[in-house]
Amino acid sequence: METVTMNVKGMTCGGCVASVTRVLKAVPGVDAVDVRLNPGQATVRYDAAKVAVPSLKAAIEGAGYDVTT
Ligand SMILES: [Cu+2]
Repeated sequence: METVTMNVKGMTCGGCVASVTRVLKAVPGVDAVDVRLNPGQATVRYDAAKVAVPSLKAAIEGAGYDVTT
């Protein structure tokens, strides 16, 4: 398993945290997700054989947030 922490911009409340958590957990190969509001960060543990960071970023962006690593 690999772990990455991404900076997520645009989350303003617990609902945003729940949304980002949900879309990340829906990505095949994602094992564990920890999303924090302050600072806006998402830490994801994932199987590098099944998924890569660009797909994780795309999932967050698809939910309407900006991501930098
Ligand atoms: Cu919100």
